[in-house]
Amino acid sequence: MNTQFFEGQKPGTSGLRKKVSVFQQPHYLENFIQSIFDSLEDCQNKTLVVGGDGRYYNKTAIQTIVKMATANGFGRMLIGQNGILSTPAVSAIIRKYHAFGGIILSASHNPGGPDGDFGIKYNISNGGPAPEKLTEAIYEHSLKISNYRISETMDIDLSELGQMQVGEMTVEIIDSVADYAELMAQIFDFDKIKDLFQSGFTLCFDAMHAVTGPYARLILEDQLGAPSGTVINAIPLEDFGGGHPDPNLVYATDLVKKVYGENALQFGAASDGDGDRNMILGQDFFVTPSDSLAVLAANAHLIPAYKEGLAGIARSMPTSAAADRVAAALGIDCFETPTGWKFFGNLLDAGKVTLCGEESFGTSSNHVREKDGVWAVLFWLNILAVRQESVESIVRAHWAKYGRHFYSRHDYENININTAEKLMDNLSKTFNVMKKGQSFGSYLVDYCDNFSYTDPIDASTSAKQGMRIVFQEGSRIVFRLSGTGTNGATLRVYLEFFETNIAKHSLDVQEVLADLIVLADVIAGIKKFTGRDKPSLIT
Ligand code: VG1
Ligand code: CO
Repeated sequence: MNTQFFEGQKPGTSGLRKKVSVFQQPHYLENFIQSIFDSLEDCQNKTLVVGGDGRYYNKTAIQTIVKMATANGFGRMLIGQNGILSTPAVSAIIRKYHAFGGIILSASHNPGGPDGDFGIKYNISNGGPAPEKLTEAIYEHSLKISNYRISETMDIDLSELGQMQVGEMTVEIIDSVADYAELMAQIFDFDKIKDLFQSGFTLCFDAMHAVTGPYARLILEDQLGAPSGTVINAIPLEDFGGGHPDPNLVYATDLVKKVYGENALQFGAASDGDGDRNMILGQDFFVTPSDSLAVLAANAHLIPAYKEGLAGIARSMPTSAAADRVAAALGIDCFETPTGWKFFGNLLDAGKVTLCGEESFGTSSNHVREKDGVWAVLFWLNILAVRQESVESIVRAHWAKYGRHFYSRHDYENININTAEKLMDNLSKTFNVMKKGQSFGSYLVDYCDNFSYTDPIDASTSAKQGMRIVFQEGSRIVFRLSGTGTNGATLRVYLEFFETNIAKHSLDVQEVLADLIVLADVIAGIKKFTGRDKPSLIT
Protein backbone atom coordinates (compact mmCIF):
# COMPACT_ATOMS: atom_id res chain seq x y z
CA MET A 1 0.00 0.00 0.00
CA ASN A 2 1.17 3.51 -0.78
CA THR A 3 2.54 5.10 2.36
CA GLN A 4 3.24 8.56 1.06
CA PHE A 5 0.54 10.32 3.06
CA PHE A 6 1.22 8.66 6.38
CA GLU A 7 3.93 11.13 7.22
CA GLY A 8 1.31 13.82 7.73
CA GLN A 9 -0.62 11.89 10.38
CA LYS A 10 1.12 13.53 13.30
CA PRO A 11 -1.31 14.64 15.98
CA GLY A 12 -0.85 18.22 17.18
CA THR A 13 -1.95 20.07 20.31
CA SER A 14 -5.32 18.39 20.11
CA GLY A 15 -5.49 15.32 17.85
CA LEU A 16 -5.05 15.07 14.10
CA ARG A 17 -6.38 18.04 12.12
CA LYS A 18 -6.36 18.33 8.35
CA LYS A 19 -8.44 19.65 5.48
CA VAL A 20 -11.50 17.49 4.76
CA SER A 21 -9.98 16.72 1.34
CA VAL A 22 -6.95 15.15 3.06
CA PHE A 23 -9.19 12.86 5.13
CA GLN A 24 -11.09 11.96 1.96
CA GLN A 25 -8.00 10.42 0.33
CA PRO A 26 -8.41 6.67 -0.02
CA HIS A 27 -7.41 4.82 3.18
CA TYR A 28 -6.34 7.98 5.03
CA LEU A 29 -9.00 7.90 7.75
CA GLU A 30 -8.76 4.11 8.00
CA ASN A 31 -5.00 4.19 8.47
CA PHE A 32 -5.23 6.63 11.32
CA ILE A 33 -8.07 4.76 13.05
CA GLN A 34 -6.18 1.47 12.72
CA SER A 35 -3.05 3.17 14.07
CA ILE A 36 -5.06 4.23 17.12
CA PHE A 37 -6.51 0.74 17.66
CA ASP A 38 -3.11 -0.92 17.20
CA SER A 39 -1.50 1.44 19.71
CA LEU A 40 -4.00 0.59 22.45
CA GLU A 41 -3.85 -2.39 24.70
CA ASP A 42 -6.21 -5.14 23.73
CA CYS A 43 -9.54 -3.77 22.45
CA GLN A 44 -11.36 -7.11 22.62
CA ASN A 45 -14.90 -6.70 23.95
CA LYS A 46 -14.17 -3.17 25.14
CA THR A 47 -16.56 -0.21 24.94
CA LEU A 48 -15.81 2.70 22.61
CA VAL A 49 -17.66 6.05 22.66
CA VAL A 50 -17.91 7.98 19.38
CA GLY A 51 -19.36 11.33 18.46
CA GLY A 52 -18.47 14.62 16.89
CA ASP A 53 -19.35 18.25 16.48
CA GLY A 54 -21.61 17.66 13.47
CA ARG A 55 -19.26 19.10 10.89
CA TYR A 56 -19.06 17.86 7.32
CA TYR A 57 -17.68 14.28 7.13
CA ASN A 58 -18.71 13.52 10.73
CA LYS A 59 -21.31 10.91 9.80
CA THR A 60 -19.23 9.39 7.00
CA ALA A 61 -16.31 8.91 9.38
CA ILE A 62 -18.57 7.34 12.02
CA GLN A 63 -19.80 4.71 9.53
CA THR A 64 -16.19 3.77 8.80
CA ILE A 65 -15.26 3.68 12.49
CA VAL A 66 -18.21 1.36 13.28
CA LYS A 67 -17.04 -1.10 10.60
CA MET A 68 -13.47 -0.95 11.84
CA ALA A 69 -14.39 -1.22 15.53
CA THR A 70 -16.31 -4.42 14.97
CA ALA A 71 -13.52 -5.84 12.81
CA ASN A 72 -11.04 -5.01 15.57
CA GLY A 73 -13.06 -6.85 18.21
CA PHE A 74 -14.70 -4.05 20.23
CA GLY A 75 -17.71 -5.38 22.13
CA ARG A 76 -19.82 -2.26 22.35
CA MET A 77 -20.06 1.20 20.89
CA LEU A 78 -21.95 4.20 22.26
CA ILE A 79 -22.66 6.78 19.55
CA GLY A 80 -24.37 10.14 19.98
CA GLN A 81 -27.64 10.47 18.08
CA ASN A 82 -27.00 11.79 14.56
CA GLY A 83 -23.33 11.52 15.38
CA ILE A 84 -23.51 14.50 17.77
CA LEU A 85 -21.50 14.62 21.00
CA SER A 86 -19.60 17.61 22.35
CA THR A 87 -16.03 17.05 23.52
CA PRO A 88 -16.92 17.41 27.23
CA ALA A 89 -19.94 15.12 26.72
CA VAL A 90 -17.69 12.39 25.28
CA SER A 91 -15.47 12.79 28.33
CA ALA A 92 -18.45 12.55 30.69
CA ILE A 93 -19.88 9.50 28.89
CA ILE A 94 -16.56 7.62 28.88
CA ARG A 95 -16.35 8.15 32.64
CA LYS A 96 -19.97 7.37 33.42
CA TYR A 97 -20.08 4.10 31.46
CA HIS A 98 -16.49 3.08 32.26
CA ALA A 99 -15.68 2.89 28.57
CA PHE A 100 -12.24 1.92 27.33
CA GLY A 101 -11.96 5.15 25.34
CA GLY A 102 -13.59 7.45 22.85
CA ILE A 103 -13.12 9.02 19.47
CA ILE A 104 -14.12 12.65 18.98
CA LEU A 105 -14.58 13.84 15.43
CA SER A 106 -13.88 17.54 15.40
CA ALA A 107 -11.44 20.20 14.35
CA SER A 108 -12.77 22.29 17.23
CA HIS A 109 -13.01 25.97 16.31
CA ASN A 110 -11.58 25.55 12.81
CA PRO A 111 -14.13 26.20 10.02
CA GLY A 112 -15.98 23.19 8.59
CA GLY A 113 -17.65 22.17 5.33
CA PRO A 114 -16.22 20.38 2.27
CA ASP A 115 -13.43 22.97 2.01
CA GLY A 116 -12.96 23.27 5.77
CA ASP A 117 -11.17 21.16 8.35
CA PHE A 118 -11.84 17.79 9.91
CA GLY A 119 -10.15 16.18 12.88
CA ILE A 120 -9.90 13.12 15.10
CA LYS A 121 -9.05 13.00 18.79
CA TYR A 122 -8.68 9.85 20.85
CA ASN A 123 -9.58 9.98 24.55
CA ILE A 124 -8.53 7.38 27.10
CA SER A 125 -10.51 5.69 29.86
CA ASN A 126 -10.22 8.62 32.28
CA GLY A 127 -12.17 10.63 29.69
CA GLY A 128 -9.20 12.82 28.79
CA PRO A 129 -7.13 13.37 25.67
CA ALA A 130 -4.54 10.71 24.90
CA PRO A 131 -1.28 11.61 26.63
CA GLU A 132 1.81 12.40 24.53
CA LYS A 133 3.18 8.89 24.96
CA LEU A 134 0.11 7.46 23.22
CA THR A 135 -0.13 10.12 20.49
CA GLU A 136 3.55 9.49 19.70
CA ALA A 137 2.91 5.74 19.52
CA ILE A 138 -0.04 6.32 17.18
CA TYR A 139 2.11 8.51 14.96
CA GLU A 140 4.98 6.03 14.89
CA HIS A 141 2.54 3.29 14.01
CA SER A 142 1.02 5.35 11.20
CA LEU A 143 4.45 5.50 9.56
CA LYS A 144 4.71 1.75 9.15
CA ILE A 145 1.15 0.48 8.99
CA SER A 146 0.51 -1.78 6.01
CA ASN A 147 -3.09 -2.92 6.45
CA TYR A 148 -6.25 -2.25 8.40
CA ARG A 149 -9.22 -4.31 9.53
CA ILE A 150 -12.70 -3.35 8.35
CA SER A 151 -15.91 -5.36 8.08
CA GLU A 152 -18.20 -5.20 5.09
CA THR A 153 -21.33 -4.52 7.12
CA MET A 154 -24.09 -2.11 6.09
CA ASP A 155 -24.16 1.52 7.16
CA ILE A 156 -26.18 1.96 10.36
CA ASP A 157 -29.00 4.40 11.12
CA LEU A 158 -27.57 7.11 13.38
CA SER A 159 -30.85 8.96 13.80
CA GLU A 160 -32.87 6.55 15.97
CA LEU A 161 -32.12 5.97 19.65
CA GLY A 162 -31.70 2.28 20.44
CA GLN A 163 -29.53 -0.79 20.10
CA MET A 164 -28.39 -2.89 17.17
CA GLN A 165 -25.79 -5.52 16.34
CA VAL A 166 -22.94 -4.95 13.91
CA GLY A 167 -21.28 -8.34 13.62
CA GLU A 168 -20.44 -9.39 17.18
CA MET A 169 -20.50 -5.80 18.43
CA THR A 170 -23.47 -4.04 20.04
CA VAL A 171 -24.05 -0.46 18.93
CA GLU A 172 -26.16 1.89 21.04
CA ILE A 173 -27.33 5.20 19.67
CA ILE A 174 -27.60 7.37 22.77
CA ASP A 175 -29.16 10.74 23.53
CA SER A 176 -26.44 13.33 22.86
CA VAL A 177 -27.35 15.58 25.79
CA ALA A 178 -29.00 13.55 28.60
CA ASP A 179 -25.93 12.21 30.45
CA TYR A 180 -24.17 15.55 30.26
CA ALA A 181 -27.21 17.49 31.49
CA GLU A 182 -27.56 15.08 34.42
CA LEU A 183 -23.94 15.76 35.41
CA MET A 184 -24.45 19.55 35.28
CA ALA A 185 -27.46 19.27 37.59
CA GLN A 186 -25.25 17.45 40.12
CA ILE A 187 -22.65 20.24 40.11
CA PHE A 188 -24.66 23.46 40.12
CA ASP A 189 -27.56 24.92 42.06
CA PHE A 190 -30.18 24.73 39.33
CA ASP A 191 -32.87 26.20 41.61
CA LYS A 192 -30.85 29.35 42.24
CA ILE A 193 -30.15 29.80 38.53
CA LYS A 194 -33.87 29.26 37.81
CA ASP A 195 -34.71 32.02 40.29
CA LEU A 196 -32.19 34.31 38.60
CA PHE A 197 -33.88 33.78 35.24
CA GLN A 198 -37.32 34.20 36.83
CA SER A 199 -36.26 37.57 38.18
CA GLY A 200 -35.92 38.89 34.62
CA PHE A 201 -32.16 38.50 34.18
CA THR A 202 -31.35 38.92 30.46
CA LEU A 203 -28.90 36.70 28.60
CA CYS A 204 -27.90 35.17 25.30
CA PHE A 205 -25.91 32.03 24.50
CA ASP A 206 -24.40 31.82 21.01
CA ALA A 207 -23.85 28.22 19.92
CA MET A 208 -22.30 29.49 16.67
CA HIS A 209 -24.16 26.83 14.59
CA ALA A 210 -21.99 24.25 16.31
CA VAL A 211 -22.39 21.42 18.79
CA THR A 212 -23.52 23.21 21.97
CA GLY A 213 -26.90 24.28 20.54
CA PRO A 214 -28.79 21.18 21.74
CA TYR A 215 -26.96 21.19 25.10
CA ALA A 216 -27.61 24.85 25.85
CA ARG A 217 -31.22 24.68 24.67
CA LEU A 218 -32.07 21.76 26.90
CA ILE A 219 -30.24 23.03 29.98
CA LEU A 220 -30.75 26.80 29.80
CA GLU A 221 -34.17 27.01 28.18
CA ASP A 222 -35.97 23.74 29.02
CA GLN A 223 -34.51 22.91 32.42
CA LEU A 224 -33.61 26.33 33.84
CA GLY A 225 -36.44 28.30 32.24
CA ALA A 226 -34.51 30.93 30.29
CA PRO A 227 -36.81 32.51 27.67
CA SER A 228 -36.99 30.57 24.43
CA GLY A 229 -34.63 32.19 21.94
CA THR A 230 -31.97 32.69 24.60
CA VAL A 231 -29.80 30.24 22.67
CA ILE A 232 -29.01 31.56 19.21
CA ASN A 233 -27.49 29.75 16.21
CA ALA A 234 -28.63 26.64 18.05
CA ILE A 235 -28.78 24.06 15.27
CA PRO A 236 -25.47 22.34 14.47
CA LEU A 237 -24.71 22.81 10.76
CA GLU A 238 -22.13 20.90 8.72
CA ASP A 239 -20.39 24.14 7.73
CA PHE A 240 -21.26 26.13 10.90
CA GLY A 241 -23.26 28.49 8.67
CA GLY A 242 -20.06 29.41 6.86
CA GLY A 243 -18.70 30.90 10.08
CA HIS A 244 -15.69 30.37 12.24
CA PRO A 245 -17.01 28.68 15.41
CA ASP A 246 -14.47 30.29 17.70
CA PRO A 247 -15.93 32.14 20.69
CA ASN A 248 -14.13 35.46 20.76
CA LEU A 249 -15.08 39.09 20.13
CA VAL A 250 -14.02 38.86 16.49
CA TYR A 251 -16.02 35.79 15.44
CA ALA A 252 -19.04 35.76 17.81
CA THR A 253 -20.54 38.80 16.08
CA ASP A 254 -24.22 37.93 16.62
CA LEU A 255 -23.62 37.71 20.35
CA VAL A 256 -21.50 40.85 20.57
CA LYS A 257 -24.37 42.86 19.01
CA LYS A 258 -26.66 41.76 21.83
CA VAL A 259 -24.34 42.36 24.76
CA TYR A 260 -22.80 45.67 23.75
CA GLY A 261 -24.43 49.03 23.12
CA GLU A 262 -28.04 50.07 23.44
CA ASN A 263 -30.32 47.57 25.23
CA ALA A 264 -27.32 45.41 26.05
CA LEU A 265 -28.19 42.16 27.78
CA GLN A 266 -26.77 41.42 31.23
CA PHE A 267 -24.88 38.30 30.23
CA GLY A 268 -23.57 36.73 27.05
CA ALA A 269 -21.71 33.52 26.36
CA ALA A 270 -20.53 31.51 23.38
CA SER A 271 -18.90 28.17 22.76
CA ASP A 272 -16.83 26.68 19.94
CA GLY A 273 -17.27 23.94 17.33
CA ASP A 274 -16.93 21.01 19.72
CA GLY A 275 -18.22 22.72 22.87
CA ASP A 276 -15.07 22.80 24.95
CA ARG A 277 -14.37 26.55 24.78
CA ASN A 278 -16.30 29.42 26.33
CA MET A 279 -16.41 33.18 26.13
CA ILE A 280 -18.04 35.11 28.97
CA LEU A 281 -19.41 38.63 28.53
CA GLY A 282 -21.19 40.98 30.90
CA GLN A 283 -23.10 44.04 29.81
CA ASP A 284 -20.60 45.93 27.60
CA PHE A 285 -17.87 43.94 29.28
CA PHE A 286 -15.44 41.22 28.16
CA VAL A 287 -13.95 38.76 30.65
CA THR A 288 -10.53 37.50 29.54
CA PRO A 289 -10.31 33.71 29.82
CA SER A 290 -7.36 34.01 32.21
CA ASP A 291 -9.39 36.29 34.49
CA SER A 292 -12.37 33.98 34.17
CA LEU A 293 -10.36 31.07 35.58
CA ALA A 294 -9.23 33.25 38.48
CA VAL A 295 -12.75 34.50 39.23
CA LEU A 296 -14.17 30.95 39.12
CA ALA A 297 -11.47 29.81 41.53
CA ALA A 298 -12.09 32.70 43.92
CA ASN A 299 -15.84 32.00 43.93
CA ALA A 300 -15.83 28.20 43.75
CA HIS A 301 -17.01 27.87 47.35
CA LEU A 302 -20.38 29.30 46.21
CA ILE A 303 -21.00 26.28 43.95
CA PRO A 304 -22.45 23.09 45.50
CA ALA A 305 -19.87 20.75 43.92
CA TYR A 306 -16.89 22.83 45.07
CA LYS A 307 -18.15 24.13 48.40
CA GLU A 308 -15.57 22.09 50.31
CA GLY A 309 -12.81 24.00 48.54
CA LEU A 310 -10.35 23.36 45.74
CA ALA A 311 -7.48 20.87 45.86
CA GLY A 312 -5.40 23.05 43.55
CA ILE A 313 -5.48 24.94 40.26
CA ALA A 314 -3.61 24.33 37.02
CA ARG A 315 -3.15 26.63 34.06
CA SER A 316 -1.26 26.39 30.80
CA MET A 317 2.02 28.31 30.71
CA PRO A 318 0.85 31.12 28.38
CA THR A 319 -2.27 31.70 30.52
CA SER A 320 -1.91 34.76 32.76
CA ALA A 321 -0.90 34.33 36.37
CA ALA A 322 -4.21 35.74 37.66
CA ALA A 323 -5.18 32.28 38.95
CA ASP A 324 -1.83 31.94 40.74
CA ARG A 325 -2.75 34.89 42.95
CA VAL A 326 -6.04 33.28 43.93
CA ALA A 327 -4.26 29.98 44.64
CA ALA A 328 -1.77 31.80 46.85
CA ALA A 329 -4.57 33.52 48.75
CA LEU A 330 -6.37 30.19 49.21
CA GLY A 331 -3.16 28.48 50.25
CA ILE A 332 -3.38 25.84 47.51
CA ASP A 333 -1.00 24.77 44.74
CA CYS A 334 -1.03 26.26 41.26
CA PHE A 335 0.57 24.17 38.49
CA GLU A 336 1.88 25.52 35.20
CA THR A 337 1.60 23.06 32.30
CA PRO A 338 2.26 23.14 28.55
CA THR A 339 -0.52 24.20 26.19
CA GLY A 340 -3.17 21.52 25.56
CA TRP A 341 -5.67 19.85 27.86
CA LYS A 342 -3.87 16.50 27.88
CA PHE A 343 -1.35 17.92 30.36
CA PHE A 344 -4.01 18.40 33.04
CA GLY A 345 -5.11 14.75 33.07
CA ASN A 346 -2.57 13.33 35.52
CA LEU A 347 -2.98 16.23 37.97
CA LEU A 348 -6.76 15.79 37.93
CA ASP A 349 -6.55 12.00 38.27
CA ALA A 350 -4.18 12.34 41.20
CA GLY A 351 -6.55 14.75 42.95
CA LYS A 352 -3.95 17.53 42.93
CA VAL A 353 -6.16 20.06 41.17
CA THR A 354 -9.87 20.79 40.92
CA LEU A 355 -9.94 23.64 38.36
CA CYS A 356 -7.91 24.02 35.16
CA GLY A 357 -7.77 26.69 32.50
CA GLU A 358 -6.16 27.99 29.36
CA GLU A 359 -5.99 31.49 27.93
CA SER A 360 -7.58 30.16 24.73
CA PHE A 361 -11.10 30.33 26.20
CA GLY A 362 -10.89 26.99 28.00
CA THR A 363 -11.84 26.21 31.61
CA SER A 364 -13.02 23.09 33.36
CA SER A 365 -12.82 21.01 36.51
CA ASN A 366 -12.40 17.47 37.75
CA HIS A 367 -15.99 16.60 36.68
CA VAL A 368 -14.57 15.57 33.27
CA ARG A 369 -11.12 15.44 31.69
CA GLU A 370 -11.70 18.01 28.96
CA LYS A 371 -12.35 21.69 28.95
CA ASP A 372 -16.04 22.41 29.10
CA GLY A 373 -17.83 25.39 27.58
CA VAL A 374 -21.38 24.95 28.91
CA TRP A 375 -20.05 24.07 32.37
CA ALA A 376 -18.13 27.37 32.49
CA VAL A 377 -21.26 29.30 31.52
CA LEU A 378 -23.30 27.55 34.25
CA PHE A 379 -20.53 28.26 36.76
CA TRP A 380 -20.74 31.98 35.99
CA LEU A 381 -24.54 31.93 36.12
CA ASN A 382 -24.44 30.15 39.48
CA ILE A 383 -22.04 32.81 40.84
CA LEU A 384 -24.27 35.61 39.48
CA ALA A 385 -27.33 33.95 41.02
CA VAL A 386 -25.67 33.84 44.44
CA ARG A 387 -23.88 37.19 44.42
CA GLN A 388 -26.62 39.20 42.69
CA GLU A 389 -24.03 41.54 41.18
CA SER A 390 -23.14 42.26 37.58
CA VAL A 391 -20.32 40.45 35.77
CA GLU A 392 -18.40 43.71 35.58
CA SER A 393 -18.65 44.50 39.27
CA ILE A 394 -17.53 40.98 40.19
CA VAL A 395 -14.46 41.25 37.93
CA ARG A 396 -13.61 44.78 39.09
CA ALA A 397 -13.83 43.72 42.73
CA HIS A 398 -11.55 40.81 41.86
CA TRP A 399 -8.93 43.15 40.33
CA ALA A 400 -9.14 45.47 43.29
CA LYS A 401 -8.36 42.58 45.60
CA TYR A 402 -5.76 40.63 43.60
CA GLY A 403 -4.40 43.14 41.08
CA ARG A 404 -4.97 42.95 37.35
CA HIS A 405 -3.14 40.99 34.69
CA PHE A 406 -3.67 42.95 31.48
CA TYR A 407 -3.53 40.28 28.82
CA SER A 408 -3.81 39.75 25.09
CA ARG A 409 -2.81 37.20 22.47
CA HIS A 410 -1.67 38.29 19.02
CA ASP A 411 -1.83 35.63 16.30
CA TYR A 412 0.06 35.83 13.02
CA GLU A 413 -1.77 33.23 10.97
CA ASN A 414 -0.79 31.40 7.83
CA ILE A 415 2.83 32.42 7.72
CA ASN A 416 5.34 30.34 5.81
CA ILE A 417 6.44 27.32 7.88
CA ASN A 418 10.16 27.87 7.15
CA THR A 419 9.86 31.54 8.04
CA ALA A 420 8.21 30.65 11.33
CA GLU A 421 10.95 28.15 12.18
CA LYS A 422 13.66 30.67 11.32
CA LEU A 423 12.01 33.25 13.56
CA MET A 424 11.89 30.79 16.46
CA ASP A 425 15.52 29.69 15.90
CA ASN A 426 16.64 33.27 15.88
CA LEU A 427 14.65 33.93 19.04
CA SER A 428 16.37 31.10 20.84
CA LYS A 429 19.76 32.57 19.84
CA THR A 430 18.61 35.93 21.21
CA PHE A 431 17.52 34.24 24.44
CA ASN A 432 20.92 32.53 24.77
CA VAL A 433 22.69 35.85 25.16
CA MET A 434 20.01 37.62 27.17
CA LYS A 435 21.06 38.55 30.69
CA LYS A 436 19.16 38.90 33.93
CA GLY A 437 18.67 42.60 34.62
CA GLN A 438 19.09 43.58 30.96
CA SER A 439 16.81 46.52 30.29
CA PHE A 440 14.29 47.14 27.55
CA GLY A 441 13.03 50.61 28.42
CA SER A 442 11.48 50.27 31.83
CA TYR A 443 11.35 46.48 31.56
CA LEU A 444 14.16 44.55 33.23
CA VAL A 445 14.64 40.93 32.22
CA ASP A 446 14.16 38.44 35.02
CA TYR A 447 14.71 35.30 32.93
CA CYS A 448 13.97 33.77 29.54
CA ASP A 449 13.74 30.14 28.46
CA ASN A 450 12.04 27.60 26.25
CA PHE A 451 9.45 26.16 28.63
CA SER A 452 10.03 22.57 29.57
CA TYR A 453 7.64 20.55 31.73
CA THR A 454 8.10 17.52 33.91
CA ASP A 455 4.82 15.92 34.88
CA PRO A 456 4.73 15.81 38.70
CA ILE A 457 2.87 12.49 38.64
CA ASP A 458 4.60 10.29 36.07
CA ALA A 459 7.80 12.34 35.56
CA SER A 460 7.34 12.38 31.77
CA THR A 461 8.94 15.44 30.22
CA SER A 462 7.83 17.73 27.40
CA ALA A 463 10.44 20.16 26.11
CA LYS A 464 10.23 23.22 23.85
CA GLN A 465 6.74 24.23 24.87
CA GLY A 466 7.09 27.96 24.23
CA MET A 467 9.69 30.71 24.40
CA ARG A 468 9.03 33.01 27.30
CA ILE A 469 10.68 36.17 28.50
CA VAL A 470 9.69 37.18 31.98
CA PHE A 471 10.37 40.68 33.25
CA GLN A 472 10.84 41.74 36.82
CA GLU A 473 7.48 42.61 38.43
CA GLY A 474 5.62 39.92 36.54
CA SER A 475 5.13 41.18 32.97
CA ARG A 476 5.77 38.62 30.27
CA ILE A 477 5.91 37.86 26.57
CA VAL A 478 5.52 34.28 25.31
CA PHE A 479 6.09 33.13 21.74
CA ARG A 480 4.98 29.75 20.41
CA LEU A 481 3.86 28.12 17.20
CA SER A 482 0.34 26.71 17.06
CA GLY A 483 -0.14 22.95 16.95
CA THR A 484 -3.72 23.06 15.64
CA GLY A 485 -3.64 25.16 12.47
CA THR A 486 -3.98 23.63 9.02
CA ASN A 487 -2.73 26.53 6.87
CA GLY A 488 1.02 27.16 7.10
CA ALA A 489 2.22 28.16 10.56
CA THR A 490 0.60 30.38 13.18
CA LEU A 491 2.81 32.40 15.50
CA ARG A 492 1.13 33.17 18.81
CA VAL A 493 2.46 36.07 20.87
CA TYR A 494 1.07 36.23 24.41
CA LEU A 495 1.40 39.56 26.23
CA GLU A 496 0.89 40.09 29.94
CA PHE A 497 1.33 43.15 32.14
CA PHE A 498 0.66 43.01 35.85
CA GLU A 499 -0.56 46.00 37.85
CA THR A 500 -1.76 46.28 41.43
CA ASN A 501 -2.96 49.86 41.17
CA ILE A 502 -5.64 49.29 38.58
CA ALA A 503 -6.96 52.84 38.65
CA LYS A 504 -3.67 53.98 37.12
CA HIS A 505 -4.28 52.61 33.63
CA SER A 506 -6.51 53.36 30.69
CA LEU A 507 -8.99 50.57 30.16
CA ASP A 508 -7.89 49.88 26.60
CA VAL A 509 -5.89 46.70 27.01
CA GLN A 510 -3.98 47.14 23.75
CA GLU A 511 -2.93 50.60 24.92
CA VAL A 512 -1.74 49.31 28.26
CA LEU A 513 0.21 46.59 26.44
CA ALA A 514 1.56 48.94 23.73
CA ASP A 515 5.15 48.94 25.06
CA LEU A 516 5.20 45.15 25.32
CA ILE A 517 3.78 44.85 21.80
CA VAL A 518 6.67 46.93 20.45
CA LEU A 519 9.11 44.93 22.57
CA ALA A 520 7.82 41.63 21.18
CA ASP A 521 8.75 42.83 17.71
CA VAL A 522 12.12 44.19 18.83
CA ILE A 523 13.00 40.88 20.47
CA ALA A 524 11.60 38.43 17.90
CA GLY A 525 11.88 40.43 14.67
CA ILE A 526 8.33 39.59 13.69
CA LYS A 527 8.13 42.26 10.99
CA LYS A 528 11.59 41.45 9.68
CA PHE A 529 10.89 37.73 9.33
CA THR A 530 7.24 37.67 8.31
CA GLY A 531 6.79 41.03 6.59
CA ARG A 532 3.65 41.51 8.70
CA ASP A 533 3.23 44.76 10.56
CA LYS A 534 0.25 43.60 12.60
CA PRO A 535 -1.31 40.35 13.78
CA SER A 536 -4.16 38.76 11.83
CA LEU A 537 -6.14 38.08 15.00
CA ILE A 538 -6.11 39.76 18.40
CA THR A 539 -7.89 38.14 21.33
C1 VG1 B 1 -4.95 25.92 20.66
C2 VG1 B 1 -4.92 26.64 21.99
C3 VG1 B 1 -4.78 25.63 23.13
C4 VG1 B 1 -5.92 24.61 23.04
C5 VG1 B 1 -5.93 23.97 21.66
C6 VG1 B 1 -7.09 23.04 21.47
O1 VG1 B 1 -3.73 25.22 20.47
O2 VG1 B 1 -3.88 27.58 22.03
O3 VG1 B 1 -4.80 26.33 24.35
O4 VG1 B 1 -5.76 23.61 24.01
O5 VG1 B 1 -6.01 24.99 20.65
O6 VG1 B 1 -8.31 23.71 21.68
P1 VG1 B 1 -2.53 25.80 19.56
O7 VG1 B 1 -1.48 24.73 19.55
O8 VG1 B 1 -3.12 26.07 18.20
O9 VG1 B 1 -2.10 27.07 20.21
V1 VG1 B 1 -9.70 23.18 20.89
O10 VG1 B 1 -10.97 23.98 21.51
O11 VG1 B 1 -9.21 23.68 19.32
O12 VG1 B 1 -9.70 21.53 21.04
CO1 CO C 1 -12.66 23.13 20.91
